[in-house]
Amino acid sequence: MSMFCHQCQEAAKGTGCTVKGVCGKDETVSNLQDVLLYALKGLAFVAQEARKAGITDRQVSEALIEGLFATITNANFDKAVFISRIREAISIREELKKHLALKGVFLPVQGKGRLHPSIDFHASTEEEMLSAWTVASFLAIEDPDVRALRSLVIFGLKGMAAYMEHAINLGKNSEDVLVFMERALAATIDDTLDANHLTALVLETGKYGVDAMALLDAANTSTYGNPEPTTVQLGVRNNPGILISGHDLKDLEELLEQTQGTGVDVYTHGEMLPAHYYPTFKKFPNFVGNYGSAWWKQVEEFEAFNGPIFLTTNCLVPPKESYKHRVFTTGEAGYPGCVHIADRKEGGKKDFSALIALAKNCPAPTSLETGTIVGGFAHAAVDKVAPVVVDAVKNGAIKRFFVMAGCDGRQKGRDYYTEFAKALPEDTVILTAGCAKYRYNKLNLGDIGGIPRVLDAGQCNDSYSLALTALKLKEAFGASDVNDLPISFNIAWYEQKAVIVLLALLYLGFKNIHLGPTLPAFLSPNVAKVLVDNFGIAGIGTVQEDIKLFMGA
Ligand code: SF4
Ligand code: SF3
Repeated sequence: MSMFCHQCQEAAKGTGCTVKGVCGKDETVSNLQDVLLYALKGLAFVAQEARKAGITDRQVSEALIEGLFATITNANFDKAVFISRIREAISIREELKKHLALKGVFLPVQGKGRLHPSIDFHASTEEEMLSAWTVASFLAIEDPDVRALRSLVIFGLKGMAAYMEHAINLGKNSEDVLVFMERALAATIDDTLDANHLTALVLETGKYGVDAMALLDAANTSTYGNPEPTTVQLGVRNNPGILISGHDLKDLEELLEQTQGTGVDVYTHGEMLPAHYYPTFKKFPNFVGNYGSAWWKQVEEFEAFNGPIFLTTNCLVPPKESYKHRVFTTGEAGYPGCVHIADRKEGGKKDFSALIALAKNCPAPTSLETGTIVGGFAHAAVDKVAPVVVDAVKNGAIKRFFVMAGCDGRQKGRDYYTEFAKALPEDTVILTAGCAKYRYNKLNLGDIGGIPRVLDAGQCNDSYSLALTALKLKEAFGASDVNDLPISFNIAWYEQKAVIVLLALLYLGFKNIHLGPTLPAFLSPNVAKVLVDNFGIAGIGTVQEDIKLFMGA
């Protein structure tokens, strides 16, 4: 085996990618990502010890958040980034040790009481880093349940890191969440923690996942206003355009500012679609509409776009040579050979002049489709229509809500979600968020008394909004348990942000969540059983069987 990665839904053979990632990640990048995690665990452990001695360093949380985020599926394929992040983690860790030594604290790395080797791991060249892979790999954890539980925590932390980075970009932060991330990552190298401890840590990860998503929600809505019901154009204009994808709204804001008056239009792709729902972005006359669909269709859609494409985060599919020169990345996204837009300096902005200059020399986008889609049903918008919705449920016009949030992916089995949405009875409403929506958001499923049958709250992180909506309904119906409401969860997952969303929902008390199209490869049979027995987690079956089950028929 030359690599091992089991973090996403498309893990080869449902167990893990061992030669090359289905996502396109090669052995070197995959192994360097494992070694970076190893270095970050060591750093987190030492940072914990330093914290006990009253020493804190802002660089620690930056390194943890950025490093974890960069290892998310489809975020970064550039080995140089991981090499430099490993060096940085080691260097911050060694500085902390020096500060500790000045206070008379020496961590036992050898002999009796020896701590985990990741706190004393050194490597400066790529070869040295790769030679640490066997100890850094998830395969080095022998007990399958401990490996599964540590995986759940680590993948949850990756999703949390992504949401924290977006919030921090908008000036919102939470010391509590940062301290938890450090503690949880350090706990994944503590061999004294058994399956019971780790199960508790998994649930605690969900708690902080809720906090991180609430923080990001506050950051987004206080900066850009509350999302509102919006009709988004799917067609194109005749001007050259820039296509922006990923999840970072601050990047979009600065791109829109800098493209004003240049004659260059801006379109969204994938997870950037919900940006159209925010009042602030509606004010930009060149913010035209959404182009294409979910991330996995990008190879054809980016080709047809004709102009520059800007990836602010995952999901990036390795670009074809024919359009690679038009792909730009920023933040934690990266691909070797694609131009990376540098981070903003303190108080400054990112510089998009290279994208704008290239756009001006490109033809306008080729039309893929025409028409519109409607979205923008985040919690504040749903609050406004809550009385109508409650009445519709009481008078039987709405029988059941289906939360179908999460991710899309390229696996054939995901047709299930389109067929499921089509087959749902007409007195049901789909609550969605994340790129999972592209499986059914163009189906024209109609409305119930003016309430669209697909209510899109936004990006995957806006699944938080869906949880708030469910809790609001609980209040409106005076229910004592959210699981007594006519709401079913049929969630699709792909990458690690969906892991933190799932853990957050479990923490909030939602049960009987169906997760598909397949259960995570990183769950051991015992850990899967705990999720089934305690939370009613289930997979998916056939569309007809599942609808019968959900409708209680
Ligand atoms: Fe395989 Fe998914 Fe890991 Fe990529 S991220 S290597 S597809 S498990
Ligand atoms: Fe999609 Fe990658 Fe997860 Fe944000 S863009 S939901 S898969």
